[in-house]
Amino acid sequence: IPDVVTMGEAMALMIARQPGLLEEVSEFERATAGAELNVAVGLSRLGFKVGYISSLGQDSLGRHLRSFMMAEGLDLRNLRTDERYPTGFMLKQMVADGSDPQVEYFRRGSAASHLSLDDLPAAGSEFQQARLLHLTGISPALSTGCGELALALARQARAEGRLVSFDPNLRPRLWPSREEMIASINALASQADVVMPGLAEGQLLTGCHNAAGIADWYLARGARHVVVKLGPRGAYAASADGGSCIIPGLPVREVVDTVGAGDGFAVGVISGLLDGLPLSEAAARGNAIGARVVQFRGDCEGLPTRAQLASA
Ligand code: KDG
Repeated sequence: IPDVVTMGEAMALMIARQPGLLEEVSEFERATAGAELNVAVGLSRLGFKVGYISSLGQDSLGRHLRSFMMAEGLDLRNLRTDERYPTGFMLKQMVADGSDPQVEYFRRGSAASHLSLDDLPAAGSEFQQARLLHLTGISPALSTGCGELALALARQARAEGRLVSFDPNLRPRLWPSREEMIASINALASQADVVMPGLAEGQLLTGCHNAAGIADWYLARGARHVVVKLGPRGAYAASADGGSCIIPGLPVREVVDTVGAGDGFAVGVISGLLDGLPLSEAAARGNAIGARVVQFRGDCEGLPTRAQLASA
């Protein structure tokens, strides 16, 4: 039985080897992307058994992703190959100053965007018994089917008393409108026990200005824990039992690439909670992993093993 199950779109990632506009770069390095995949890989490196639900195209990008996932030790029983659609991919810029890089998606109509309720693991199967289900707001942005699958997984886990963690991961360009994005993401967030928005995301989703207001908004909608990410300033954590605290961020020598930091943070919080740590310590681990991830170019290169985490 996996400890954690997650679902989402895995993409091939081409990272520019030179700074500048993507249209002017001639060399790219191959890597992998996908917010939930990054979280799956991070948890697996920390020793958890992780099941990943997704669909890949029958192409070289899909085959590369599948062998990467196998090498990372993920449970791929619910990873399909669908010969009808391609594997999604994205390009990422190299930046020299630590700012967020430009990314470009080639994912519309991808195999993963065709996930649907048909991909729900069979009732009573091992994937239905994992301790924790992790979801993000990217799934409902991909298609109605993906959103329905995410919501059904969340409802099922919730009904059976298994933990659900959720990272809103706002991707406005994948949504037809802001209103739809806010409504769909909050519907999913309302099924979660642990909600982990960034400050700007939380402000947009709840209309509250500060981290405490955002946390209270999700606690009032059924969350047990809310951790608001404050970037280099760390995180604000609050629980339904009334406790709250600020966990300061860690200094980073050089920010190489910010993408994937939020996924690293989620790995810290989720692994900490599964290890039985109090929320403040789980969030501190989230800060530590997020700070490590930004020092690497790839989205998941910086995700540590237990030994690397201990020496971080
Ligand atoms: O969180 C990191 C992700 O942004 C990246 O790996 C790609 O899933 C991705 C997305 O939709 O942006």
